[in-house]
Amino acid sequence: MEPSELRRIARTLSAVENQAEGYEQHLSEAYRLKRWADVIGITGPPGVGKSTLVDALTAHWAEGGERVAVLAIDPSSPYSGGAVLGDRIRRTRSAAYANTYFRSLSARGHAGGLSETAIDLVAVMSLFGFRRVIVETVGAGQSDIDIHVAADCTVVLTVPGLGDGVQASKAGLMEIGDVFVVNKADTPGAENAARTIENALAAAYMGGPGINTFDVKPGVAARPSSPGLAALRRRHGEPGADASTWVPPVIQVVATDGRHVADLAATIDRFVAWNEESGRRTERGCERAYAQIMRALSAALLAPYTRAPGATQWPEPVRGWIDRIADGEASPLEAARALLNGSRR
Ligand SMILES: Nc1nc2c(ncn2[C@@H]2O[C@H](COP(=O)(O)OP(=O)(O)OP(=O)(O)O)[C@@H](O)[C@H]2O)c(=O)[nH]1
Ligand SMILES: [Mg+2]
Repeated sequence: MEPSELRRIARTLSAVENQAEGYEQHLSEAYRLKRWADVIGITGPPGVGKSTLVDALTAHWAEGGERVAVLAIDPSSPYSGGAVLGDRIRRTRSAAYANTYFRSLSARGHAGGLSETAIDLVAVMSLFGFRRVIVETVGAGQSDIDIHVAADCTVVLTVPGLGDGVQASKAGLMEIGDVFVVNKADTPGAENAARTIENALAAAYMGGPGINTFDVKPGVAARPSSPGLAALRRRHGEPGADASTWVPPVIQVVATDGRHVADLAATIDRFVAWNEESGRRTERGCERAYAQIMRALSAALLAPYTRAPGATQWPEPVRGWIDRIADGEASPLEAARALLNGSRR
């Protein structure tokens, strides 16, 4: 890409990130696109090699001539003061390719919320002709982005010796992976770590890694035993009820030297294709749209009642209710219902 194009992309993304002049026009255009870039989410605990792997995957796809964009979400909390953004981006391999673009997004200070900003930026990246957008996010509850709702394929990373996958299941990562990666396979224990994840997956899935095909027999769909299992089946299909299902593969990778990164890329592509053919890409798009409408709607509904940061006065419509509740004359639920009905006191 020419420097002038890079500048134009950066300017547009900044306008959207900061909700600056003209950003709504960019969003209107982006959300009217018939097709977005394939969004690949890379998530996992701190330090497992997400940035290194993102760099390797970016180089792999860029080598094939694709335009690839990366969005790295910095989860640094306001308490620690945060990492230097530049530190979080590793461009050892992909920097050589002009058809790549990297952008870092601080987790702090987004008017519409981090998830919203991230999804909007992905949409706008699609506008600039990126075939893929890779999103890096720490998936241990430190960042509130729902990566599995935003991504067409979620890759969950772990490394040998992280407490045998206990960490991953604690953080809720087992439920969101379409593909699992044991990175740092050049260090001891990679085989064990992979087996542990495979065993955990075998408890929830039928069949072998990747696409499984079944004869569909009406009425055979088993009733899932838990909400978690029900969610997995919605995402990856149900034996007997769906013609094909996906069982998340576990791939051992060395991100630093690129070993098995091509296998991983091919597996991601297989999932992305299956996700589309099975109609689930559209379904996930609907889930994403629903979540976005809910967020926008609740923000709009709450705006008239929300106290501005630093304000000392209660907003006018709620003030009377706060006094009444304090005086023991009403309940918060009565107040909320009355406010929704347009009552002033
Ligand atoms: N031995 C080995 N080290 C690796 C491998 N991949 C990454 N590393 C190292 O692990 C460290 C962390 O890598 P990062 O890519 O920054 O990890 P990260 O998950 O992005 O880290 P955060 O963004 O801080 O959560 C670096 O020192 C990498 O060089 C690998 O395959 N093998
Ligand atoms: Mg990183």
